[in-house]
Amino acid sequence: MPKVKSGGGFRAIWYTLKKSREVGGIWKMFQAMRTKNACKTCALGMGGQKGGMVNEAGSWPEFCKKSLQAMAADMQGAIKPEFWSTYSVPQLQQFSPLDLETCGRLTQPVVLEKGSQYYKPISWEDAFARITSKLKQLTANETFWYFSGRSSNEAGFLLQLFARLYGTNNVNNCSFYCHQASGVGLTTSLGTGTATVTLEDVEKADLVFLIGGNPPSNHPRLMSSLMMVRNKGGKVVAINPVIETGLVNFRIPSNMWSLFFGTKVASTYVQPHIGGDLALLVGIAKRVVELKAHDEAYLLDHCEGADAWLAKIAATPWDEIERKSGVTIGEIDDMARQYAAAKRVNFCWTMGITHHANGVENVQAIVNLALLRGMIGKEGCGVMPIRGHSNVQGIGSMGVTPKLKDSVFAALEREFAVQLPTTKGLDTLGCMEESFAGRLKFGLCLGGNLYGSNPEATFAAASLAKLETLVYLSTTLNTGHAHGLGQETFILPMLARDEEPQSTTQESMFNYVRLSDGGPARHVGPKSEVEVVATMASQTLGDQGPIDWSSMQNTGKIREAISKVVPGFEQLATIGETKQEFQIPGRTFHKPKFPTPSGKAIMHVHQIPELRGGGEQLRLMTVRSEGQFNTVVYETEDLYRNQTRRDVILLHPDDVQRLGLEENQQVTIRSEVGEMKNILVRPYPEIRAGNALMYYPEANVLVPRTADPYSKTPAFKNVLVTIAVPVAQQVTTPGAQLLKIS
Ligand SMILES: Nc1nc2c(c(=O)[nH]1)N[C@H]1C(S)=C(S)[C@@H](COP(=O)(O)OP(=O)(O)OC[C@H]3O[C@@H](n4cnc5c(=O)[nH]c(N)nc54)[C@H](O)[C@@H]3O)O[C@H]1N2
Ligand SMILES: Nc1nc2c(c(=O)[nH]1)N[C@H]1C(S)=C(S)[C@@H](COP(=O)(O)OP(=O)(O)OC[C@H]3O[C@@H](n4cnc5c(=O)[nH]c(N)nc54)[C@H](O)[C@@H]3O)O[C@H]1N2
Ligand SMILES: [Mo]
Repeated sequence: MPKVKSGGGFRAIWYTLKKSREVGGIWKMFQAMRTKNACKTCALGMGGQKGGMVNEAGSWPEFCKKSLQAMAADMQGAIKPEFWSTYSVPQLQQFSPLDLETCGRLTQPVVLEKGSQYYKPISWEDAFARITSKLKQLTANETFWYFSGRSSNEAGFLLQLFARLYGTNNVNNCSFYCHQASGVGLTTSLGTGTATVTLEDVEKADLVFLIGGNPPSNHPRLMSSLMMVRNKGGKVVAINPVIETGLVNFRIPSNMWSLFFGTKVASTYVQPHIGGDLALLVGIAKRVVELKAHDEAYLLDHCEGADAWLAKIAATPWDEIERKSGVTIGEIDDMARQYAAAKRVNFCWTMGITHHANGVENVQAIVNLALLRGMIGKEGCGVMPIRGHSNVQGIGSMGVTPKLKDSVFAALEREFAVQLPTTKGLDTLGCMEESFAGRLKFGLCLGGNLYGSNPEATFAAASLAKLETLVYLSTTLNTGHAHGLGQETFILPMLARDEEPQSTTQESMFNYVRLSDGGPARHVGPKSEVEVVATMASQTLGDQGPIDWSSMQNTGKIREAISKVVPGFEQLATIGETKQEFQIPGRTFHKPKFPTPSGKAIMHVHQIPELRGGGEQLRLMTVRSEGQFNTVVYETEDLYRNQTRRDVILLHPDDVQRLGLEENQQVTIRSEVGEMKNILVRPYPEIRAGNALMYYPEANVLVPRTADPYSKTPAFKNVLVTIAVPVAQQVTTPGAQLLKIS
């Protein structure tokens, strides 16, 4: 297969036509994509009242494969009633993530009863009665409540309020496996947990650092903004152990010149080792100071802790920086000089930074580097975590975290005249561990795939199996419904965002709040998230208490409550009528005045971790392919990495040779917690030697539960693995220095 040399382009357009045909034609797809609903995939922010495929800067048409895939998935036919008596759970466990996703839309509530091998359709009334009677038997801290980032602000707010008034703070979301390290890193440094910039700021930059992310695959619409930076003579420095095709060259379908000739994205590409970023960031800072290009006045006036940090980086020897990052002083000098010469700099990052045992420190180190030259609190400058799910940030703003912000806590108690629980509450991994220990009895998941997103898949299944009752609110089937089973498991079918009977709101990663109109339901059967949550709350807690839960089926009423309780969301009260979308005040910084006690940014000092692995032990990253959205696989092909299947390990050709392996050889991959058999070796010159790449979620059997102590985010990108050849094969590779499989 010839190697694809650029991202995007005609293939993306061809794909659009293909997907449209599957769902009944281009016009039908176009109409679906143009409704006034926030885009369903990443958090870059698209759609809403400006109409589908319009970005925050008003640019149209902006589209990507992912949004089409998500739309096509929601436009699928329904799972037939006989499906449930045809396939047993052991059979469903043989289904791939792709098979499960393409079974169709969930339209009936189903239950898998204790001891049964088959899910069984039940009525909504029955499902509500059984779930709520269970809740009435339990004590609140025996339950947990997990939220994905696709749900609306209204559903998120309502469900967390229900859980707290029921009596628990075991409320958390997928962010703990995603950008939590960004939230914690930014809050501890700047007093605010989100991007300090708007989309326009990014487009005004003359230098963008893009660290540990693959936006051509995962945030394709950011590529137009990066193209804009490049077209104006700006630079993009990519820092990534893998040279990602689309970061080198991308054909932006909505731009004729770019479509035909391609846009060079990264002007500099640096490949550290996995986990080498902190050393690298310290190195760039050290060199900037050596070049006397730092902003002393800014550090003095607007930062705390600058002296200690400057002393620490000055005292860090260059050989330590080179060894721990895997990057030479020459390359570091080049980046430092580009930084020193730039006037408006943006720092962007994703999972290559957060999915580490020192994820929070990585983020703080990015902030330190930005502060060093006064690049936060000015137009065209700032720091930007490129968020995942379309409303993951909104779910966080709505209080879907174990600990509510003090102001929200106080406002909730005051507004509803209630007393909220003050227990600590469990984060996502904490819930899994407590469940494994037998201390939790009930779990409810608002969307997502808690099983599939977890590290140590075998542990995750064993942990969920201890729950007496597990309830999933889902749109389609995923691996969680087959492997992540409680003693009794319910699946309740949900309406997608553009099928809701009432309007809902979402928040983008640029802190912009959008209004989604909803639309006609595609199937009879699914209910809206707010209807289901309000009904459950009403049946569990009754309508006579401080909250009339039944009336909370009205999203306007929920928004009224949010506007009184969540600072910055005051305008939400009237958005349903005014249709006026808005930027949340106080989050974008065009002045260096920060919401910390002193008003100054706080610089943190770090110990640089040793590079892990070496010799036979490779550092493994578990990442997304072009053809998936998280645990949902839409197609097995990973276009830009030139792979047609997912059961592969990508290794640098030097490692393939050094370990005595051959292309397409079947091997076993082992980590401290699990192994995967029959994995094919794929030589991949674009990955830095010593490091390896496999696809999530399949590779989660290998990922240990090692997590960052501050954000509790697992180190999904830094798993030590060894490669073993089955004994029968070893004769054919006599020179191999490999482990034997017993
Ligand atoms: N198509 C598509 N889009 C998506 C998603 C999806 O699954 N599919 N998921 C959404 C979600 S929830 C999220 S969080 C985002 C995820 O977006 P990304 O973070 O871009 O996704 P990953 O595939 O996890 O890729 C991480 C990138 O980090 C690099 N990397 C790995 N380890 C390191 C390291 O130690 N240092 C550095 N510097 N780089 C490293 C990898 O080579 C890879 O390019 O995308 C969102 N958008
Ligand atoms: N090894 C490894 N593990 C990882 C990662 C990694 O890079 N490597 N990435 C981590 C990251 S960044 C994240 S965010 C998590 C993802 O964790 P999750 O958010 O929990 O998982 P998703 O796969 O996005 O969830 C997909 C499911 O959501 C449901 N769904 C879709 N739309 C809707 C809707 O509108 N309403 C409702 N109620 N349900 C809906 C569908 O049933 C679908 O199957 O995984 C994490 N796990
Ligand atoms: Mo994510």
